[in-house]
Amino acid sequence: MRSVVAVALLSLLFPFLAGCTGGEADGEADGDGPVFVAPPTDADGAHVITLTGAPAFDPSHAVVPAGATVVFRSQVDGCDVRSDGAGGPDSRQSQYGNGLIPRGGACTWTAPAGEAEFAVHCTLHEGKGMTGVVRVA
Ligand SMILES: [Cu+2]
Repeated sequence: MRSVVAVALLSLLFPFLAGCTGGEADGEADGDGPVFVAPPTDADGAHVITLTGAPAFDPSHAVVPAGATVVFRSQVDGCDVRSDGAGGPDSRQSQYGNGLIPRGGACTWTAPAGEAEFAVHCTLHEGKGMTGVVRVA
């Protein structure tokens, strides 16, 4: 009788323990990756990524809709935005031919029509950690 109770207890305990372990593994996987944030939009509906004095992209990991207008607005004297991959943000393709976005200035980029992801950096402040990712979803 006692062994029957033990078997019943084990069969109850094992599924619980297995589920708990699986949950922890999922949580760790989610916690490891960066959190992508939708940038705020301005009055024109453009998604605004701010170039801050940290120096940093804010948000550093941005997700925007396909075809969205994205504005890189600078809070510092000169940021030079580039990206890995063709068709990504490039501040040389703005009214600032040398790519340097002045304080208060902005560079506009149109996201592609399909899903994509671009690593972005500022050539002047990359060494200080000014890197980010723009995901088009
Ligand atoms: Cu910069």
